[in-house]
Amino acid sequence: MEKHDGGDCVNDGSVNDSRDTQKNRKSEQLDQFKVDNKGKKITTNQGVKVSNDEESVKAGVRGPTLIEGIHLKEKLMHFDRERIPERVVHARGYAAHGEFELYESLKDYTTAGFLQTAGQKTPVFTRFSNVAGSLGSVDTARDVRGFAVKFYTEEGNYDLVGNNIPVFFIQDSMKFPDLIHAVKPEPHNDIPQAASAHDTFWDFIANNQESAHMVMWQMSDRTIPRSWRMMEGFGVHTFRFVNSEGKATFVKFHWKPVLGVHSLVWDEAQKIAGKDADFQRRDLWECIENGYFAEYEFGVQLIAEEDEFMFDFDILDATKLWPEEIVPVKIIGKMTLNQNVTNVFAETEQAAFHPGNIVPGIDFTNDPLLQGRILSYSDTQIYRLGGPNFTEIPINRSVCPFHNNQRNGFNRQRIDVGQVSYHKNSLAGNTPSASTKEEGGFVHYAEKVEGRVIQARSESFNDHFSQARLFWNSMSPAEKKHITQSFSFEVGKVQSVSVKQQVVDMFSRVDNEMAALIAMNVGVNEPAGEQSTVEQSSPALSQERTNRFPYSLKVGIIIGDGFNDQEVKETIENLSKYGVWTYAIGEKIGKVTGSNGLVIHVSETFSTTAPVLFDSLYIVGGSAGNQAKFNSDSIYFINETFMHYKPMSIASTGQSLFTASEAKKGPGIILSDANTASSDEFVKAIAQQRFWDREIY
Ligand code: HDE
Repeated sequence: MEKHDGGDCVNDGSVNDSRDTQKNRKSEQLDQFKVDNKGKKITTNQGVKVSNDEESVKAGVRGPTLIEGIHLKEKLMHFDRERIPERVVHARGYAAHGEFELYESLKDYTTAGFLQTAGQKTPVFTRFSNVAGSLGSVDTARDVRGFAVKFYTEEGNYDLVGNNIPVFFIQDSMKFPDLIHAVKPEPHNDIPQAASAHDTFWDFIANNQESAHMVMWQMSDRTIPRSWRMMEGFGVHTFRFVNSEGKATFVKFHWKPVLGVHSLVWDEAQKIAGKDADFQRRDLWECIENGYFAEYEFGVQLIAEEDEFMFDFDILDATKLWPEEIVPVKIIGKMTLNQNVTNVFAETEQAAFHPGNIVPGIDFTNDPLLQGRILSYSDTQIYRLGGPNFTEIPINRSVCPFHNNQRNGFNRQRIDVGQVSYHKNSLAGNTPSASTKEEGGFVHYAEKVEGRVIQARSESFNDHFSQARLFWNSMSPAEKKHITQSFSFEVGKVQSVSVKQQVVDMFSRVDNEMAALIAMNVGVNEPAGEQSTVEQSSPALSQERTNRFPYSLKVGIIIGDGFNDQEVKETIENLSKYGVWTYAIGEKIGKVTGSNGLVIHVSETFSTTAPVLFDSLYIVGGSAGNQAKFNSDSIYFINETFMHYKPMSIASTGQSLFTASEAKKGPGIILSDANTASSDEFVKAIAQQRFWDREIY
């Protein structure tokens, strides 16, 4: 049994010394709860050994089942209660453990213990999610991705519950249930699942124009990430750092993926949904299992308290970002996700994130969206996890002990000792007692507030289109094209002509030309909005200039018998040198043999896999039992890969397949022969991922 008591929170900045102990503290804590049933005897939950787990207790072999069959009763009743309510939003998600390492001290800005000493490490648990779909929906739906990080600090849990988009749809938490009702499947027919392409969502958008900026992001490539390892994360709200002198600094948090920001294309995302609904969770799981850890640098944008009103947007408005060119992102550390969970239900499903979980040195601001979240998350967890004791569930426990006079409730696990459960008291020497600030007590930032009780929005929140246009101006031609296409898809699915017209009118305030194109595609009149006059752009918002690495990307090798041994061997070796994963795809699972006897294991067939599941193809070709089918399957793979702007290398024996396909020579197409086989050009093209200037029929 775990000992809940004993030990003190480290709170004096001396955490550096216990770095390694700290790093493993959460894993050690979780280990105490792990049970391995392998090799054990079945028992009831009371520990009684079971003699028969196949048949219920009956009066005669063909007779009625008896109530005294206690094992059957317990087994079924437990089974009947296996499900808990899924999250009302962000239901579909997946998580991993890891650690956060600080590069440089932030003690000038905050007293937060985990941000004091360079090199310091803190265990983390990070859950990625989709917002709209239910738990059983698909990974690659077009949707905002949740990016929730729980830091198990020595001063208690700190949760940064963010998204992969830096702004939000609405400005005030009052509107959140409305937004979610609008995006979820429509109530009368429960259609569509995990999709915003329907009337109620777009009706909400057109009638709540504060959403304009976020919708531009939502329609961009950001909402179809190639991998959770390749997307940014944002705290979204403005938070506050407070240092030892009590001085506050406004802060926004960023996660920057080491692998850069990369996306799928929409046609591909939809096809993946059918071929592998678990595409993104599989990606994370496989990479971590194989030692290809997911890494993100942690950055902060800082604004001095006295500069609060220096900007042409309100820093408390969650529909606004702070352009990085104006307020640079200071990189201060790195998170590495390096361990998969042991049990998804126990850890991922029961994890309770909460923006209200803050530690001394970090505080809230008056952002009205953030304020509502402080209420909603603990409330939802009490409902979802069956009562107020969810903080005792292993994944949610802090690594430092907790003591207070809160008692009882469903599923209480700790056994509080003694007769006293109130404060103040004399019977327990007035303990547990409060801590002063110097002792590490959390003291709320003493912000001066004044004002009348009012239900209204600040006028400084009124500009909904300037940053929406800033985003549009910052996009590359390819990104702009994708945005126009996704609007045309989404709004094209809307049945109400009036809603479609309202949407294009609204977005003509972002860009006339874009809206006119969408209007044409969805069959409504030329839009009638007045375009924002913003001319600036923020290059940091485009995905075009991102990091590019080949490692952990997947290449499908289409191969039959009779290939050129030397050429293929060299290419595969070169790919594996750069950490590219290769999968031989053939007519049947087994082996193929080269013209000089080299044997290659074929792990996939044209029916077990699909072109959309690979980042690139290596077309080797060759002979097969059913050559006609082999050729037509290969050509299908080539066409799809070409259409999704992905790179391909064609071996000497694969040229005829390429010629017979609809693919054309050009960017990202590497035609090799025996002499150029090991060329690094292919590896570079894989790292590039997409060739947007390719001409697609
Ligand atoms: Fe959430 N949100 N949210 N949200 N949210 C939840 O909490 C809510 C908002 C975010 O992996 C719920 O435990 C309100 C912004 C993530 O477990 C719920 C408002 C951002 C996750 C809830 C917001 C988020 C949630 C559902 C408006 C980005 C998944 C289950 C005031 C900064 C965390 C749960 C995980 C989950 C409420 C807006 C991100 C109902 C009321 C803005 C990543 O409490």
